[in-house]
Amino acid sequence: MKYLQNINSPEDLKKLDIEQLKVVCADLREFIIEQLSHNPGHFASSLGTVELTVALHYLYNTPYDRLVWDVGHQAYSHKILTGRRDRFYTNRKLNGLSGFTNPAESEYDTFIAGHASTSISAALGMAVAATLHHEDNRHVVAIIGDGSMTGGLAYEGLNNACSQPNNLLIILNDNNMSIDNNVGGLQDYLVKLTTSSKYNKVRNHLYQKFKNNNLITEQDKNQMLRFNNSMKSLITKEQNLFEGFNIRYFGPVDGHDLPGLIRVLRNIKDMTGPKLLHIKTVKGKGFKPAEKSATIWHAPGLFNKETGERLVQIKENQPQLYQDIFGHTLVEMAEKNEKIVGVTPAMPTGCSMSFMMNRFPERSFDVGIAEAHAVTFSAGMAKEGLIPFCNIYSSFMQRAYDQIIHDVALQKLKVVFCLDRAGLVGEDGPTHHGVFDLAYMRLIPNLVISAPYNEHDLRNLMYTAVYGNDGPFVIRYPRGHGELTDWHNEPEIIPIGKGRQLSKGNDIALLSIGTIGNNAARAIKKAKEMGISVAHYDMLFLKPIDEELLLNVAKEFRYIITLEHGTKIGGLGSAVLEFYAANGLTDIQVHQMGIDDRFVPHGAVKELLKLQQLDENGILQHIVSVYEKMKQDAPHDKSLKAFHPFGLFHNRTTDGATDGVPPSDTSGRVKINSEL
Ligand SMILES: Cc1ncc(C[n+]2csc(CCOP(=O)(O)OP(=O)(O)O)c2C)c(N)n1
Repeated sequence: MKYLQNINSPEDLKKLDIEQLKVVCADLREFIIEQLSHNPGHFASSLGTVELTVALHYLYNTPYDRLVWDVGHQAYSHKILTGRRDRFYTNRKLNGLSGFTNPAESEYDTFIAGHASTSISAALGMAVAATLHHEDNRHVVAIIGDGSMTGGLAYEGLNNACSQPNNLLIILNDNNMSIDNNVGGLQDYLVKLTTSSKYNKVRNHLYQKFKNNNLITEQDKNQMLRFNNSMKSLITKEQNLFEGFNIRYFGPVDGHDLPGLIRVLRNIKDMTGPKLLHIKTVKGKGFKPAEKSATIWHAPGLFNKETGERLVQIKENQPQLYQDIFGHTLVEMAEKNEKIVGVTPAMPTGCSMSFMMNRFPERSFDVGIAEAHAVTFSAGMAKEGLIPFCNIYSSFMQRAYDQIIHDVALQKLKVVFCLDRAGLVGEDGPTHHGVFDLAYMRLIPNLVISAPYNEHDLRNLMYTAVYGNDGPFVIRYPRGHGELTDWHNEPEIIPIGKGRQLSKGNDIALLSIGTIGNNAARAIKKAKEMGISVAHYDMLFLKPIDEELLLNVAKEFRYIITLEHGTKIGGLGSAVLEFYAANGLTDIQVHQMGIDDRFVPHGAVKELLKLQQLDENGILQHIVSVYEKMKQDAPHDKSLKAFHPFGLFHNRTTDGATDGVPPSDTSGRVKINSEL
């Protein structure tokens, strides 16, 4: 690295000349490749925006001028150039830098990002605010990829951009890729826009002529850019889409030609009114394997920076990923039922809908980053008798809330919503944690809401959604690997709204939903060794909730723990409390375990589960504290059958759950094995 170690803010960048800036670009690439090879993150997108980032910070007066990055996964150079180089090794780690832009982290990060297609609206708001505040010198720039440009919100922003006075600049970073191949009419349009050979021939010819005759001056360049657009419309016989929104269009220009990029940006910088600059870039630029396979290198994990080999750790007998169980099962079911179709909003690889796409390309649909559309599109197909499996990451489903209510639930349409990445997702952090779905889905009438305990359940639930139900059906499951090595059961219809008892116990009842119940099962085993007897129930369904099970539990237990991998507010715990309150069962203590009422930061899933006390040890601690509470309450409560008159620990023979493990601590407090 030649210059990068001396660049601590964009001010340092401004001292360099163009040739030196080119070296900074090379430095940035070297730094990003080196860092990400041992601390994984979003890779290819940031390599594609190196020149753009240097050009923007070189020309604009950041942070006074506002740069709004869409998604924020392509903003690593921005972070590195704005005083975060030395902390970049903490990227995406617990207490470290965020993998996206976040104003809480730096004044250069103007807006929170993580979900796609927000930049135009947010930047427009800032540009309009600048006008109203008479901050006439302030420039506002939105940087959005062609993938993010497929999201409906982007068009709402575009449509609004010319409605009020502002000088917004939108930079469309077109690398012809989303995570997977970009899709849809816009993608075709952008390709045509760039490759119309007739137009390019005429443009080059005219440009050379003007240049040879010294007819182009600096002042003329603005006019040339505008002239280009008119000429393009004329030759391609298509009106420019963005000009159709009354936004001035410039481009396409090579986004890796730093001097050219700086020149164009400088030319259009002070033009008034909303404008869009279309740049062409290569995802993964500067690292050959990533240039070749941008999907794999979107977020490749660890890799060898010399050979380009990805260091994928495969453990022996490791269960499959839940997303793959979904993918395989969907194909299996689609083989036997031609009504089944698959829908994904831009995440075919991420959710393994790609399996269905390979097998039944005509019955599977990647609709772009368009969650709301994905839901209503599925509803339309369901209305005509197809059975759509609409797979959307839990946190992205938040985008489609009204569509679930208005278009699906109200009409009781048979759409199967598979919510991948439900629960804490790890390093992507608060924008991506799928912790709200149980709560936001539960209040919608007509929905069946379920969460598998393991892979067999996932398959059974998918099967039941098709053959055992006639309306919308939600199945949520987490990121990562399952529990079983033999996942391939023969799927069967399971009774809707029925839970089951996983293990017996006397002291406390623990009701869990979803795969987090496996942590509970392990904690319950440990508790048993300590002499605490916990009965474990897996609810499987949040809605309809198993009322019979809840009544039976209430007959046997006064101390109940609810456990869910989602917000405490509104989910299973709330449902149980509401049910008992509604039935006058108010002497029951319900202790809720789940996500607290706050945004959980980023970090490894393991660390975050620990932070939220949802790992095995945290659950055990909770069991112990409820048990101690029970013990304190006991002297006043004659009805508490679980207590032996001579002490805490006693032989229980009714269910074989415990066999009298005496406490080693004479204080009466139960000790937790710290090795857990
Ligand atoms: C609402 C929403 N849906 C899905 C995603 C997942 N996602 C993250 S980046 C990305 C692709 C973005 O493509 P593009 O904007 O072209 O940027 P590139 O990675 O190609 O640079 C997707 C689908 C998201 N972040 N937000």
